[in-house]
Amino acid sequence: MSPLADAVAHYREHGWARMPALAPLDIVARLRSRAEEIATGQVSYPGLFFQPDTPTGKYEDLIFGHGWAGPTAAYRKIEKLEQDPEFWAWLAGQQLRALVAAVIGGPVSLYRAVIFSKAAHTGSNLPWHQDAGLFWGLSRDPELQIWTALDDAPLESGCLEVFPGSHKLGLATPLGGVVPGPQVLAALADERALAVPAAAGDVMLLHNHLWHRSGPNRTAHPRRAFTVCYLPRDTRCVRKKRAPRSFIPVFD
Ligand SMILES: O=C(O)CCC(=O)C(=O)O
Repeated sequence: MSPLADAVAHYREHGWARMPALAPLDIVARLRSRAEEIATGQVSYPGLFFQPDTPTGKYEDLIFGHGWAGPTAAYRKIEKLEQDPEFWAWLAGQQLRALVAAVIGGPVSLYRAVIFSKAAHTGSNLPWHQDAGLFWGLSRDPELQIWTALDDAPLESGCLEVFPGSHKLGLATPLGGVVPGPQVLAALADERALAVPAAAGDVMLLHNHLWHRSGPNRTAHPRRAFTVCYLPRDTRCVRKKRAPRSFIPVFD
């Protein structure tokens, strides 16, 4: 089988797959610079969403809805990056098109384009979670996220950790998101955790129902990844509290 077919088969069976060095290093370097320019406010777009990290490293201490907190490397999450031409070129480019076509087919839209960042010697603990459920406000759960390492992400810098096969268990709660402690214990998730260290340029496929988590960054280097969630074009936003979102077409 080709590396792409291997990766897709692994993703279907285990809920995740790695495609080593799929992102060319010159592109990764440009995305890294752009990530810095955005975090320091040198480059800005309307509606960018910033979530500052917590100095305590505890997920429970995160302040949601805080937003832009000035120029700093210590943003845990930056969303709406599809507005940036460098990030758009990668998420809508040939390499990811082939992966998305093999998993979803087409046509395909974008749910989110996000940086997850752990600054040097910081970065909060992200608990076991799933990226789907009522909280996402969609007519059906998405199934594909593509995570691109912008920096090397060894275990010590808080690489991704997955619970292989957990995507087959469905949602832990109807709401989705963080998996409650009793379910983590019952599923022996901590014992079954698999760390998936990455080198800059590696690409991971993640099923949205896969339980995944990441720890703090204990190194002197930043650990950033760009993650994109794709949707079949006929997926609708069903949220009621605000006007429904429409999703930007990526691949036809
Ligand atoms: O990079 C991380 O630490 C978390 C990534 C994640 O949760 C995601 O891509 O959905």
